[in-house]
Amino acid sequence: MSDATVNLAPIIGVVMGSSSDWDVMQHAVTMLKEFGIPFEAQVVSAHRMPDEMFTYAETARSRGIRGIIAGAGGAAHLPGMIAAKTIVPVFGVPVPSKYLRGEDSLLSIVQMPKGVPVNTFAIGEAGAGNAALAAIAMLATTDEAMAAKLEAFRAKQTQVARDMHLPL
Ligand code: RP5
Repeated sequence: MSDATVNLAPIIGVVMGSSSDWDVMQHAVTMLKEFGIPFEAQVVSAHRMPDEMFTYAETARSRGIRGIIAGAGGAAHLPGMIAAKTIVPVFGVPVPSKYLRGEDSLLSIVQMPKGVPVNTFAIGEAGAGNAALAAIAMLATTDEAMAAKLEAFRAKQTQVARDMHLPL
């Protein structure tokens, strides 16, 4: 966590099914740090720690968590099961898997039944970064300073694209 936010109560939770998901999920954390969002990050495995997963989801809202970024691979039930136990918005990140390259993760996360939504992102690094940006955009709807930071981020990104040159 950045120095400015290290002592603040977390408002975004980042959870993942295994420490092996970190290579991907760190891109969500990096984005939250860039925007100065107080966050918490931990392993919460749906299949190996189901009781802790339920407790995490059940207590998230009362602890002040306003969005949960959940990444998992393979039979990626973590985002959906967390969404089943809390009304805090869940942002699901499909982590690439060994044999099916994350297509299994994507389908496991995106195919939720009507009534229990998981905002689902691209497989891998882009999905992790965008999940954080979506959570930031949600916070920006009620936080003008955050909205200004997000506008600046977009403007910088646009300028980088405008400055691109092809090796013709
Ligand atoms: C999932 O199984 C995790 O989210 C991870 O993507 C995958 C493999 O976990 P490990 O065997 O590497 O711990 O639950």
